[in-house]
Formats: sequence, structure tokens, C-alpha cells
Amino acid sequence: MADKKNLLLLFEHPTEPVFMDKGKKVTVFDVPDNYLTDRYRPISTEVQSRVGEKVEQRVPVREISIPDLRIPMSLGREEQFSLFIPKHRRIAARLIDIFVNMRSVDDLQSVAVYARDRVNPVMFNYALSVALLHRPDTQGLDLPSFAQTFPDRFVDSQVFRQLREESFVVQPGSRMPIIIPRDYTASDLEPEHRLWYFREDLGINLHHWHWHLVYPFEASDRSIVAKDRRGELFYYMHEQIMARYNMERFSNNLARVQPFNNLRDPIVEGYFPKMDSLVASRAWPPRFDNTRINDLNREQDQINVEVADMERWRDRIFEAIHQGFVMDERGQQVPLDEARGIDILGNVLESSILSPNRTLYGDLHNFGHVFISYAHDTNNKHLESFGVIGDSSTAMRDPAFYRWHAYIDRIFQEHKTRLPAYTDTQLNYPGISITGFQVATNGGQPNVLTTFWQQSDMDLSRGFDFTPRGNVFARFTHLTHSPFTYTINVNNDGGAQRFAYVRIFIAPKNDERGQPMLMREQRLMMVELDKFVVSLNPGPNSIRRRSTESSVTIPFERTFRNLDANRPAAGTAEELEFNFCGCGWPNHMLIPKGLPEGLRCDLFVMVSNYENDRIDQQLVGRCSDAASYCGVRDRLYPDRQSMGYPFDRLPRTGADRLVNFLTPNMSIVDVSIRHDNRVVNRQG
Ligand code: CUO
Repeated sequence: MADKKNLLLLFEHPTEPVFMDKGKKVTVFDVPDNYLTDRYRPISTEVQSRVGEKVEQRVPVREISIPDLRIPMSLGREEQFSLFIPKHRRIAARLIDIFVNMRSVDDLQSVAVYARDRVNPVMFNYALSVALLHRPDTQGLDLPSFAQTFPDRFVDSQVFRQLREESFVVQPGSRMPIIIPRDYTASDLEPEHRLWYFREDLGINLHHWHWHLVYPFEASDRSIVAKDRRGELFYYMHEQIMARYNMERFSNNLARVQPFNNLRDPIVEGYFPKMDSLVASRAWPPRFDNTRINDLNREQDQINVEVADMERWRDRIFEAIHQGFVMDERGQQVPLDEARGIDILGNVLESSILSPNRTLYGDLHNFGHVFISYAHDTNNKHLESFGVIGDSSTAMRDPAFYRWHAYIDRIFQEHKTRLPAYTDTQLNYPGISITGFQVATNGGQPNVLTTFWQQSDMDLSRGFDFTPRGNVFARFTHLTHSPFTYTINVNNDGGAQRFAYVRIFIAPKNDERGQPMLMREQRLMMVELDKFVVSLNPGPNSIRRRSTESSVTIPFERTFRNLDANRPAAGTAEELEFNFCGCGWPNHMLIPKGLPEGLRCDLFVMVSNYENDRIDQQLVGRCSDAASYCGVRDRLYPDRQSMGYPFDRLPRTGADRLVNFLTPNMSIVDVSIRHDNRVVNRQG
């Protein structure tokens, strides 16, 4: 029987023929002659024996009758693949179907080996990843980091020549890491460039790719899409990206992002990605300053959509929000109520196949990505592919991503602001009060957090095709912070043990003019830092919690899936946890950069009544440590409250400032985030 682990080898060296050696332990697939492509079939014996000299492991591949691959093969090997393009996602959905429906791991291996050299390599990676995440018999596999398989989507194209040279000339043990320059996509003349370290962060882009991998918006098997509260999570995860980005802007003396609310306006912010796609062998197209989006007519992609279509979809969605219901395909009203409204709206707006009516409400968010990504070549006159905002692994690099998502979030907020405010009773936890709250780094001043730069190395060898084997490292610079610990003192007057959810958020105190923010503004910048369950004994309790335990982040090692280092021991519960969990905000970006003189923030904590929040389910062995942004696989979202609670709605009357919003089970403290402009090497 096939070992499911070998399936992971199919991700390596994505454009090399499948029979070439793979893996740290040199492995080859014994590919049936009939499975080879025409180019290699006549010379298969010779090529396979040449590769075979240093082989340590051979994987037999059984010849089976292969399902019809004509649809998956209809996307060219060298085309750019994007999930935002309906034609591409239909093609990918077909391949996912094939992979998911193979009867056994053996058969899956056969069809995957056959398909690998025939379908688009990025689509192959995507479809096989989705299948491995969703098939019951392929659980517990470590998908290699997407950045290691397709490094060309994450780093400056100039480093690749150096990486090739290093791996060609120097023996594996003596190779030096190649430095990825920091700050390479623009000059100081472009104010938006101050945010390079956020937009171009590897971990942030990997998180976004992984999130969309875990929550695909289309598949023929509806159960792959229909996850608990997935529409709401689409809203919340992206709302949090916007809150974080705006706070990051304040750390760079920039105002909040302007939503792209008039589709006829030029997009002021240009972006030149300076990346080449290795699969397409083409540069990712740039977008010049002040480019406008225009009607799209790209026959090859089967896209014929007008800006006016987008405007119609938008108007209908606003109408639905204002009427309080959407109309489904049978003409029935589906209420946008307190409980389910945001989830439905998320599916409508994204849109996913769960949208109650795609004819009426269209495909607004996805097509925003498509329109902006093709603004440089709307009718394919220049035969150019889409820009970086057209793919979920690269979209967050582009300043226009945030303008678009600011607008999407504005539409969600139109709904949220119409819901009744939380009352005192809904917020309070009778008998429970917070008596003290502070945060500190190890040995540091209380209520001061510090950020600095760090250099880390990542092995990119799996992503290189046609080069000598062995590790080859790229060294990149990223923001990070000194780890910190919260201390929360809670008094329980109830006389019995009680349970609570501790919710921690941070937001800037002042707006871009230095004026204290009103609650209705500040709530939109509230960044969730952590959420966890505690038990409270009668009397005083002191709770300590470390920043590394955050419910929104995953550790550095898991973000980069450095599979060879810091891996939990095989067969342990920790290893099981490690597996699924590529989704999660990177811990090194937990807090914004801050300012040299300190960015003044409100740190907020709420201890809510767990009886109102709890979801009874078994989470042992589940990857749940970034649950706030990623949910928990095959489980319900582990909090009954609306995502973003208690800041997802307008505050009650009288609570115009955060300080007036507080009930006894909440507290705030002034915190300053200081940036220290030094670079530290992670390896010490
Ligand atoms: Cu994640 Cu627009 O949804 O990129």
C-alpha cells in the first residue's frame, strides 16, 4: 500500500518531470511508461537509470485507468493560475474532485503522478493541497510551505540568479545564505513604501494563502466550502487585516487607508512587484500610479464583465442590507439578522458558492481583485497576465489590496451598524470584576512593548528546478517584537468557581491628527491579540498569559514550516497539532511596529461569561491555536459570540469613548509600542 507521506514529494521541484529525484532522502517514483509525457517516454529507461544512481528509496506507482483529465489540462502549464478567475476555479474544482474521489491513497498517488506533468503546476499544488486537507485518509500530513515550493511568489527575482549560482558552484555543506534585500520595491518618494515590511512579509502572505486554502469559496463537493460560519470568518479575518494595517500606518505617520469606494476613480497607488513567475517565465506585471479599472473583455479567461456590473452588484447588496434581507434564487427572503446575517453577507459579498443568489448579488469582492489585477491590460491586447492582487499568495503585497478590502469592510460595517448595540447586561459578568491589568516584556518597563528587525533564513531548495540538490538558504529581514506577558487580576465575588473567556484587544489611542478617538472609530481599529478560557476561583485570581500563546498566531517555525528543525517528536499530540496548522497570523507580526518615541495605544481586556460563549466540542488533537482567525478544522468556531465581540457593533448610547464603554469585567491600560531600529540575527 502506498505511504501517504510520499504524496508530499510531489510538491517538490514543481516544474521538473515527476520521475526526477526528490526529498532529503533521495527518492524516485517508479513511473509506469504510459504515464510519462511524450517527450520522455522514448528515452525513459535512459533518463530514469541516470537519475537512479544515487537513489535511496523507490516508490512504486501502480498503473490504473486514469479519469478524464481534459478539463484540468485545459489550463496551460505556463499560464498564471488564479482562484479569483471563475474559469480557473472551475478547472481547479474538477481536479480537486478527481483527487478527493480516488478510492485509496494508492489510486490518488497514481492519478497525481500522472497529472503532475500535464496540468498547471500551481493549480496542481492547490488542488492536491485541498484534497490532502480534506480526505479522511490523508490527515496528519505536513504540507510543505508554499513559499518553499514557489519562492518566486515571495521574494525579489534578483536573488534567484545568486541562489542558482550558489547551489551550482558550492557544495551543500559550505553554502552561504543569499541575502534578500529589504526595502527593494520602491524608494522613499512613495510614502506607501513605508509599509513594505508588512505588505511584503513572507509570513503574512503565507497566512493569507493558507487561509484561502482552508476556506475555498468554490468546490464541487459543497462540504469542502460549507464550513461553520465561513462567511463571517471571511469578514472577520479580513476586517482584522484592515485594523492591523491601519495601525501599522499610524506607526509610519500615515493616515488610515481610503476605501476604493468609487470604482471610476483612478487608483493613485502604483505597485511594481519586481518578481518573476518561474512557472509562467514572465514578470508579474506592475500597475502604474493613477491607473483606472475598466470593463474587462478577456476571451482567453472567459471574462466579459463591466464596471457597471460591479456597481449593480454593489447597489443590490446595499439594498439588501438596508432592507434587512437578501433574496434567494427562489425569490424567498433570507433575513440578515443578528445571529446569521453577517455569515450570509460574507458568502454574498465574497462571493462563495454558498451565496444565496449569485445572479442577483454577483461576485463583488472576487471581481474587485480581478478588475484591479487586469487594470494594465483589460482586453488582453498586450497578452499580459494579472498583477499580484490577482492571487491570494501575492495579493497582500499590493497597496490596492487594502483600498479594496477597506471598501469591502465598509459594506460589512453598513450591516453591523444597523444591529442593536450590546446592552450593559449583555456585556457584564455579574460578580466578576477586574482589579488590575498590565503587560510587560521580560525585565522591561511595564506597559511598554518593543519591536525591532530580525534576520531569518529559509531553505528554498524544494522550489528550485533543474539545480543540484541540497539546502540553499535565503536570508530575509522581518519585523518582530520582544515577547511579553499579560497579568490580569480578577475578583470573583460569586462564591463558586466560574469560567470565563478572556478577550484582549489593542488599538491606537489617537487618530491621525493626534486627537483622541471616538469609540465608533476606534472599534474599527481594535486588533484582537488573544482569547482564552480561564477558571476563576472564589476571591482574587491572578492570570498570567504569554504573547506566544496568542489565539490569532502560529509560531515562527510553523509559518515557515521549517520541517527539519524544531519539529515535535513523531507520534506525539504536539506533532498532530503541528500538521494542519499552516493557517495563522505569523507571531512575529503580532503587534505593529510602533514609533521610535512610542505609539500610544489602549490595551483592552474583557472577562466574559463563558456560559454565554461556550461551544461544547472536543478540541484535543485539533489545531486550534490560531482559532480566532482560522477556526478549527472540522469543528464549530469555538466562540458563540459574534466574531470581533464586543467591538463588532456600535457602542450603546453614552459610551462614546472606550472608557465609558467599560463594565466592571473590562479594563484598559495605556501602552506604548516603541520601535528600536536595530537588526538582530535569529541564528544568534
Ligand atoms: Cu483574502 Cu480579497 O480575500 O483576498
